[in-house]
Amino acid sequence: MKQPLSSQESMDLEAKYGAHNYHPLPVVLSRGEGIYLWNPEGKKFMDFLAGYSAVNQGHCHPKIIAALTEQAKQLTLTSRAFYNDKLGLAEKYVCEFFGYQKALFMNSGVEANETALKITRKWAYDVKKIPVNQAKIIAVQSNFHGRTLGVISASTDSSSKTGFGPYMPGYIVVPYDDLEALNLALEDPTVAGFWVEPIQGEAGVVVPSKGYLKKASELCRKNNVLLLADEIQTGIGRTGKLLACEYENVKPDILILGKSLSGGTMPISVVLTQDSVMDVIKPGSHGSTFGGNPLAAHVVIAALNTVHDEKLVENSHLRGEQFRKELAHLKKLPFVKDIRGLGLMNAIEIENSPKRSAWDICMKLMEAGLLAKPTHETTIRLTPPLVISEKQMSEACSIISAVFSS
Ligand code: IF1
Repeated sequence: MKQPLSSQESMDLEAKYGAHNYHPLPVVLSRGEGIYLWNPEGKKFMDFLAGYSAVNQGHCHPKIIAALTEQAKQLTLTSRAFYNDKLGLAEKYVCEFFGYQKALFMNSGVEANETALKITRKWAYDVKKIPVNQAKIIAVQSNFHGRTLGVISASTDSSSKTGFGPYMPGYIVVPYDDLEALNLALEDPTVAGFWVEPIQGEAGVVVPSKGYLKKASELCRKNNVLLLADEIQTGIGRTGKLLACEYENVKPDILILGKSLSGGTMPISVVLTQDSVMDVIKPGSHGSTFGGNPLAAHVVIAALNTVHDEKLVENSHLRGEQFRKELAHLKKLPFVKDIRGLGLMNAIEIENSPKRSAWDICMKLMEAGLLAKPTHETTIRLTPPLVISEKQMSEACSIISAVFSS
């Protein structure tokens, strides 16, 4: 049996043979269980990134792995050229779980966003009767919805966008959390959709003002514009509610999910909406080789079942309260600007200073056995799996306090 790779060997191979499209923290992981990760040398870490909220159920959750392995031995892919005996069950399950009438399964989160954009444009022409190829979609500044050309065309973040032009037309970009700007943009009769994250993840866990999303959804309804909510990161319990939209009692016309739909085992995403919207998609007008495969279909039921059975939404709320309470004292530190978030979607923002960056702090946290990732130079995102216990959260808060206070 070949000796497993050391951390250094793994990093060297990636440096030599892999695209350098990331700048990872210098840590190599070889095993995961619950909130814990281990490197090849056996060092144990608490995972406070959780795959950018793709591992809400914890690493290698036994129930999800059982579903994955049992289906993997039976049938993994038929393509949609034929039916399979798992997709219909999964479509029914997710529609009932989230309260929608129709589901369209894709793979990555960005594909689900692209799918939602295509549905919105098709709805514009077939239902709202906007002149063909004139439909516009409103996006917000500092959005993050993925990295395809169609999606980055709406981005205002140069690192995601610069150098990849020409871009797809048809977007109006307005400031986030600004109802006046949104109202003005909605006056354009060719607007078909308003596309937004209920809380902006990559922008640094930006929570909009109370009432923003509710008012925005009312303005959309008034103008016969679809509300598209990208809950790929905020959904499935991350913010202490099943969906972040619930904080405002908002039911988006189109709900976009990904990441923890599979508990971090494989790429699964889905677009949920009502019949009247989804019916604009006719046979052969959209699809993907792996979209709705029986393996993903079987896994998604186990992954969402786990969220329900283990009351992960409630735990996310309780552990989030505990996190913000136990770390509130850090706000007294001169270089800590803010500690914010909802449920287990939190971030610590520090002053911009050459003396210490968010990266430096994440390196210190790593040495102390806790993995987190900075977003931009001054914000540290802290998003552990939702299975974290009260005791583990206390332990994590002591590590974070010790690093920030040292
Ligand atoms: C990266 C963070 C970035 C997302 C929302 C769609 C997608 C994402 C709200 C696309 C993906 C990931 C992608 C990964 C880092 C991470 C991320 F916000 F989560 F931290 F980039 F902004 N909507 N977010 O957060 O889903 O196609 O990746 O499955 O690209 O660096 P995907």
